Amino acid sequence: MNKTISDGTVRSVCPFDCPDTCGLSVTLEDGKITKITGDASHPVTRGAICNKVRHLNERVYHPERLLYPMRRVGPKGSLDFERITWEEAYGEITARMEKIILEHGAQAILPYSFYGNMGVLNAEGMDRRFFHRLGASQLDRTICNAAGAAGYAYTMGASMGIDPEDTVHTKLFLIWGCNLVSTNMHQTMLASEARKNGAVIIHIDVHRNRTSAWADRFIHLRPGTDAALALGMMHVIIRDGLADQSFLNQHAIGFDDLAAQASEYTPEYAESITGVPAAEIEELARLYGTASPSFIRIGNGLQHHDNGGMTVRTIACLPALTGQWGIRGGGAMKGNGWYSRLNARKIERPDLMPDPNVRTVSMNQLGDALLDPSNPVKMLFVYNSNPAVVAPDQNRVRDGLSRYDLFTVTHDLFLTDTCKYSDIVLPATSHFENLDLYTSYWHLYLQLHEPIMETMGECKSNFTLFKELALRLGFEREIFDISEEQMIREALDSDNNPLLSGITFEALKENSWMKAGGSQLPSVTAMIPTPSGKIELYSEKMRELGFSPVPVHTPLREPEKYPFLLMTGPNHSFINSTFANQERLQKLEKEPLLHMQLDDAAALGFQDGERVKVRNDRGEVEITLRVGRDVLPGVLVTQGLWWDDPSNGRQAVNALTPQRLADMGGGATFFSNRVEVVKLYKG
Ligand SMILES: Nc1nc2c(c(=O)[nH]1)N[C@H]1C(S)=C(S)[C@@H](COP(=O)(O)OP(=O)(O)OC[C@H]3O[C@@H](n4cnc5c(=O)[nH]c(N)nc54)[C@H](O)[C@@H]3O)O[C@H]1N2
Ligand SMILES: Nc1nc2c(c(=O)[nH]1)N[C@H]1C(S)=C(S)[C@@H](COP(=O)(O)OP(=O)(O)OC[C@H]3O[C@@H](n4cnc5c(=O)[nH]c(N)nc54)[C@H](O)[C@@H]3O)O[C@H]1N2
Ligand code: SF4
Ligand SMILES: [Mo]
Repeated sequence: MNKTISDGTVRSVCPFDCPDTCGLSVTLEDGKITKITGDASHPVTRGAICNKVRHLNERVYHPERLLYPMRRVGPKGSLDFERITWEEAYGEITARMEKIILEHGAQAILPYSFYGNMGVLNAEGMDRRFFHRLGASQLDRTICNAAGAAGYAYTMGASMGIDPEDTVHTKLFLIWGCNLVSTNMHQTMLASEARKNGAVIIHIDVHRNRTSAWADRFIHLRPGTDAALALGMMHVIIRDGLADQSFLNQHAIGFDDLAAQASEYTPEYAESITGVPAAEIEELARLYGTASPSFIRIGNGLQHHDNGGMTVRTIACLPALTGQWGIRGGGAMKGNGWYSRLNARKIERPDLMPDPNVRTVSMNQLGDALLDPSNPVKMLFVYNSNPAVVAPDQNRVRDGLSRYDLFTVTHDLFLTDTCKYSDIVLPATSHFENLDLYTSYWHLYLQLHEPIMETMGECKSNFTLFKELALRLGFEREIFDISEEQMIREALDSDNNPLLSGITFEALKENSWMKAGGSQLPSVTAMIPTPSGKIELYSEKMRELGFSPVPVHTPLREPEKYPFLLMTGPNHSFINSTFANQERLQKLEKEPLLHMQLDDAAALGFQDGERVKVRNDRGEVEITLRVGRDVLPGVLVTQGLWWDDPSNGRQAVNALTPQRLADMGGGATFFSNRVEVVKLYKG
């Protein structure tokens, strides 16, 4: 490592899958981290971080942190492991790989990863290069925002919205299907600042939650009906002459087609779909049609549905109607990854794939993939993810993971539920121990992270693990025997992204954070990468692919066999299933709760606080009821990706969720999930 690790206060970056990608200020005493705060000099973090990361040292030095490789000696799913050396671990893994490749071909090996650590090298760097060269099956990493990103791109061309720093100028915020207070706290800070200057904040959600309490107004709608609400708003905006024709003529195509479609969605018709009273839709539309600048923060929740792609595509049309793009603080944002896109081809090296047409497995259908005898997965290699908890249809996933002839390797910091099904468990460094490069999918700053502490135990970073595996398999030294610094330089050598010009390894070392586009980001309207170069209210590409070329509401596809729609989103104190094993945060969350509407509870004879069983054809979960007005009739919500807890019968909520894919991008449909709730009879 190229930095002397010393006591004092040093800069770091938060590595978690959270839009805020905070700059951290970390204090070390006697080589140990004693304090973590937000970096006061970081333009977006501004000294504030969440409670999860303020106590990250408890995670780093947690007594249960994995410190050496282990081999499973008990049955799959048990906790019986024995310590082994890295040499033994590498020996077993490479021997298995070679045997599988000989007998079944390399595509019988499947990597499974997501963004437990968002560092570019450790999340999508050496790992990708390694599996490409190996010829392993490709993983379609679609568990998070795939449907919405695809839908947004049909309208806007790419994951590009406005610079969130500009939202201090916004006058009207629509926080749409986003639990901002829990999942993007710095956007809350920026919006609160705007509110001091008169901005109004409206939360549109299926669950009255922390974000509703913070917002000025709450619009409560039925799950999966947002496109109808947006079309109802468009109806009123166009009918009342509030559309900005000059903006539309200049920067959009397809207004007439959209207007024809929106004319069908009278507020009364939209009410019949969404459950939002027609008068409220009228009022919201007029507010949106007259406020400027207005900003829509589109969340991830509303796209975890069968119709998630079309929903986001539809909402993304709204700012063009009122000519918001180009006005400082006006527009929308689903994700901003496009601005700081790196040279992925150079670091991931897809050109190394022996067969570019090797099969691709959807990470949302891991259960089916593991249980498919026709094209068996013989080795699963998990890192940066905890599929036994986070992947849909958990019982299928676990049945797959339990297969006697599946060899599973998991690299993690803790013995997660996935590790319990693994043959070999490898200890991962925390990000504090690594050199890496961080981009954000919300703000526009790139940050270099230099290691601030010594490596713990025998832990290895993902980068080192895959590099060493490659070298043991005899892969080309010139491609694999490189340093982290070299790969960061490759990532930044981005010929397709002029916004990164001037952002070099040296410059980042000097500045710690640098903004894509510098201080002069071109206007969104000057960069729209759609086929027409304009905002596409009508999309020819969609028509060719068999979608409606104009926005439309499509009902959810989950069969109506069971009475309730269940949303199982993330909670305030964990990041997905990360932190769910930490006492401080468990205590804050207490236990998972199932929110049910009063009349529904009365009809079923349930009391607040009662333990119930939630079930469908995929599985069942025991949980405590919270009865109230936070959800509409027929809707249930529970938050948090808790690990299993056999001591109280708790199983992770993904026992209930479907593997079905969303309308676009192969996205997950966690929330288009029907269940019934029944009494729990004890004894
Ligand atoms: N504290 C915390 N922060 C996190 C995470 C975490 O686990 N915990 N996870 C991170 C990750 S990976 C992600 S992707 C983001 C996710 O963060 P968000 O983008 O906020 O997404 P969710 O919390 O999944 O869902 C947002 C809201 O959508 C609502 N919702 C569900 N269905 C519908 C619908 O049909 N219509 C509407 N309008 N609303 C609906 C839910 O009730 C929820 O309040 O947060 C990131 N930040
Ligand atoms: N029911 C339901 N399911 C969901 C969601 C939902 O809203 N509802 N949300 C979905 C979404 S949006 C997402 S993004 C996914 C997230 O799913 P995952 O990406 O699996 O996220 P985590 O549960 O945080 O698991 C990350 C794991 O990576 C490990 N890790 C951290 N750093 C490193 C490292 O440097 N190296 C290695 N090898 N491991 C590391 C952590 O310890 C942790 O166990 O979950 C999805 N699942
Ligand atoms: S989890 Fe999010 S809010 Fe918390 S410190 Fe990390 S980036 Fe910031
Ligand atoms: Mo996510």
